[in-house]
Parts: sequence; structure tokens; C-alpha cells
Amino acid sequence: MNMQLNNTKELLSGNEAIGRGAIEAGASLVVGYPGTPSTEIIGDLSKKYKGKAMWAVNEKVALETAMGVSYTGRRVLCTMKHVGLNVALDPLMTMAYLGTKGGLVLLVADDPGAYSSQNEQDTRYLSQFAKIPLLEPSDSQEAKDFIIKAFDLSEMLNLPIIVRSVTRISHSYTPVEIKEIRDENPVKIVKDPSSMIAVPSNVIRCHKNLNSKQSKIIEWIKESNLNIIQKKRGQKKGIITSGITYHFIKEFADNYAILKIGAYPVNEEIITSFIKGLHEIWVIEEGYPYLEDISLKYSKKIKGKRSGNIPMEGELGPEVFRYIENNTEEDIQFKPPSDITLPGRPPVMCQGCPHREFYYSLNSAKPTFVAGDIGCYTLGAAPPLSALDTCLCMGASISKAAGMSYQGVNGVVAVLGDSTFLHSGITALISAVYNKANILVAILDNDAVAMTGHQPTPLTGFTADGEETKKLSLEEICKACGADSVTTFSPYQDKEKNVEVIREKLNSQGVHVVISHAPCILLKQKKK
Ligand SMILES: Cc1ncc(C[n+]2csc(CCOP(=O)(O)OP(=O)(O)O)c2C)c(N)n1
Repeated sequence: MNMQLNNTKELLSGNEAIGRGAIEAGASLVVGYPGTPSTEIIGDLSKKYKGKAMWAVNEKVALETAMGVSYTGRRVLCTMKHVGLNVALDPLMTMAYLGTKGGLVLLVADDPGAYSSQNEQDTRYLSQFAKIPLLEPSDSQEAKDFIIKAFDLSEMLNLPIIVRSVTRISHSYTPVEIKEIRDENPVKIVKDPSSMIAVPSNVIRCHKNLNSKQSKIIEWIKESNLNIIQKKRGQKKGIITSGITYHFIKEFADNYAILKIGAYPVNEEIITSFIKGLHEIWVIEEGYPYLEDISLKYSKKIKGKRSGNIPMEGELGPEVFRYIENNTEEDIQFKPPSDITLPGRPPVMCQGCPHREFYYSLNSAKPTFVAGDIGCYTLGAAPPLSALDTCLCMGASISKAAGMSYQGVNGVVAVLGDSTFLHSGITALISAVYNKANILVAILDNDAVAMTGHQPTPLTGFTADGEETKKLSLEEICKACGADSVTTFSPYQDKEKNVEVIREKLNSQGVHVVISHAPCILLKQKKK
């Protein structure tokens, strides 16, 4: 969108502001794996700054690539959605021990309400687990500013720093002051085996080093002004909040004192000083009751998700004030914009989607059990296709199907997309072949990561910013993984033959792969 408001101000989405923050901070690369609501950060940068943005095949590879950039002394931003951090958690945990060189910032976008995710986990707990700081902006301006602060903090502490966004920050537009772009750091390689090689003889010392940084983190947070108290004399009611919900409070409950937390680990002194003298205290936060649990240590008056009836699940909209209205004598100005409840609009498979055609053939072949995966094809679980029996997380389809086959169940199919196969299906295929599973693996190759907006994959021959690159062959990869057969067909053509192929492979011993190949129907329209 990018609307110019005046010479220095632009209307930017949170994601655009995050990307701009990385550029202003002098980042040399932004690398990530697509996932709503984080995807547009790289999508936007790849259009505006050639060579700066890159798609990795999964989040673990993205973060490890970022570590490599950091080891050259340069600054790097790594982006992913919340569940992506589970995939990248292995490098992150030890990266915190080893420390970083050039600034390394990890943008993780949470999806409260799970509008496009398999769960609604809260990244704040993972930053605590990794013992690294997390900054939490509340709008696009802060998103840009906090990214820049995070780079400075990363270089001060030699630690990766997480910036947490949520859907309504990543996708909302607010004005942002555009500033100068800092020069990139020079490339400087420092070798220091004792702090760069995670072997047992180094671990305890590196862990001690990480622990010794904790007091510095708290000191920085205390002086950073990222936690703000807005309290007028005599105010008796207050709200502790963070992120986007801060703006709902400003709009509807400005007569409450506010403590806005912007940096983690939480400086608990600011909570005790805020709640002093308050008679009624609410905690309103997106995600799990993280701030609420800390606050409950200091006061029994705290109300929120644990007591106060604010739901534990789902995204918080301004409607959250209904719960407070029912529990307070204070005036809340919340007026619902309309009494009409809009009908739900669950995602559906597009008309002409090649996945739908594949499912017609698969259903005709009558598999015993279909282990699905995550992508547009997951929508085949809904009636009338009702084509899937399970879906867990990216890459799980092949391993789950194999697990069933090891118990003697025949006729099991794993269904996954091309990007999901490259993300975490390859290792599962190798394991299934190695352990002599009897399964059919159906890879639905539609020439893109369709679900997240048609990002290119290594099978397309194009990079994030449209440069030509080596085009990998899905057939050759599957053969190299040891599949007993690899058959490619178009889901639109020779449907009876497709059913026959699926049926025959379903009843064969070994691991067989069918590739149902046809470009995403929307991609075809885009190309036109
Ligand atoms: C760990 C993780 N990372 C990212 C995502 C976001 N995501 C959902 S589906 C998907 C990939 C879909 O691509 P593909 O497998 O090619 O299927 P398509 O949508 O093109 O049919 C991604 C990246 C996720 N759900 N989980």
C-alpha cells in the first residue's frame, strides 16, 4: 500500500514497518520462511530492495543462515510465524549460549485466534525459555522503532533478540516516520572457538555467560522506556497491557491508569510500583496470561483471563471491554460498532483448484487412512470432499502414515504440498524408506507456496526477488530419497488412469510417490 503522508511520514502496515526498520538499522539480509501473519515482511522487501530478502526452505534453515550472516559481523533479520519458532528452536536455544556477532533480530508473528495457524502459542514463553529478550510493539511506528532498538541491543549483549508481532499489528496500517538508513556493518570475521563451538567442554561456560547477561538485560530494560506507566493522581483503577490491546484501552477505557509492557523479561518492580494504591487491576494481553501470572504474585486483586472471565482462547478485540463492563462500576466507553453478527467465512478451496481434482481421484481409490499436512490442500478435510483423516503440523504427514504402516495397516496415504515437502517432508521420506514402510506419498505440486500468497520455492527456479536460479527436480529428489517409484500426473487429465495409479500404488509394498502436478489456479491468473 505505502501511502505517503508527508515528506517523512508514510502509512505502513506493521510488516512493512518491520522491514523498513531492518533497512534503517543497516541490516544486510532479511531471511525467513513464509507464514501468516509474518509473510509480507519479505514479500514487501523483495520488491523494494533487490538482494536484501531471501526465502529459506524452513525456519530452522532461515535462523541458521541468519547466524552465518551475524558471524560476518553484519546485521540480519530473520522472520517467521509463531509455530515456525518451534522448527527453529533447536538453533535458537544454543545460539543464546554461543552469542551472536553482528546484530541478529528474530521477528516472530503470533496468531492469536489461529486465523491461519495450527495453534495459538505465545512466543513470550519461548523467549523466557531461551533466556533472551523480547520486545513487543503496539503499532507500526513502534514496530519499526523496536526492530532498530533490538539490533542495537543484540550488538550490545551479543544475543539474538526476538520482536513479537501479532496479526493486528502485522496487518494494520498506522503512520510511520521514515528516517535515514544506517550504513551496513563491514564484514569482519572473528574466530573464537571457545564461544563458537557448542561442544560439551564449552557448554557450562557459555551457559554461565548467558546467565551473567540476565542482569544486564534487566538494567537495559529499566532504562529503555519500553515499559510505560500512564497514571493520573488519585486513579484507583488500572490496566496492565502490552501490544495491540494498548490501543483498545486508549480508545475505550482511557479513564483507567495504564501500564504498557514493551520489553521482556518483565521488570517486576514496575508492576509493583504500578499496582500500589489501585483498587481494581485488570490485565489485558494477547495470548496466554503471561503478564497476569507475574502480576498475581504481587496482588490478589488482579483480574484477567484467570479470574475475570476474559477468554483464555482466541484473539482479543475491543469486545474485551464487555467483560470489564460487567465487572466494574467504572465508565467504559465501549460501544459495539454494530449489533449485527457477521456470518463466519471459513476458507474454502478455490474454484478450479488442482488439489480438488486430485482429491476426487484419491477418494475414488478408497485409501484406508489419509494423513494430511499443512497447506491449501488441508481444506480438502471439509465436506463435501472430507478427504483427510488427520493434520498436525508441517511435514508430519509422511511420518504419521509410516507409523501406521509399521503397525501393519495397509493403504495409508500421506498428502502434502511441494513447499511442505521441502520444508520437512524430505527427512520423513528418507526415514520411511529406511524403515521399510508401506505407504503412498502424494505430493501436490502447484508451483508455489500457495497458502501464504504464492512465494516461489526451489522447484520454481526463481528467488524471492524474481532472479533466476537453479530449478530443482521434485522427481529426482524423491528418487534420491529412495522412493520405490515416482509417478507424475496432471490431476485434470486422464482421471481414470490417475485413480488406477493411486490404487495400484496403495496396494504395493514399499514407499511410492505420486506427484500431482498443476499450477495453482490463481497463479495462472496472476501470470496472465
Ligand atoms: C512451521 C510452519 N511454518 C509455516 C507455516 C505457514 N504455512 C502454512 S501452509 C504453508 C505451506 C504451503 O505450501 P505447500 O505445501 O506448497 O501447499 P500449497 O498451499 O501450495 O497447496 C506454510 C508455509 C506453518 N503453518 N507452519
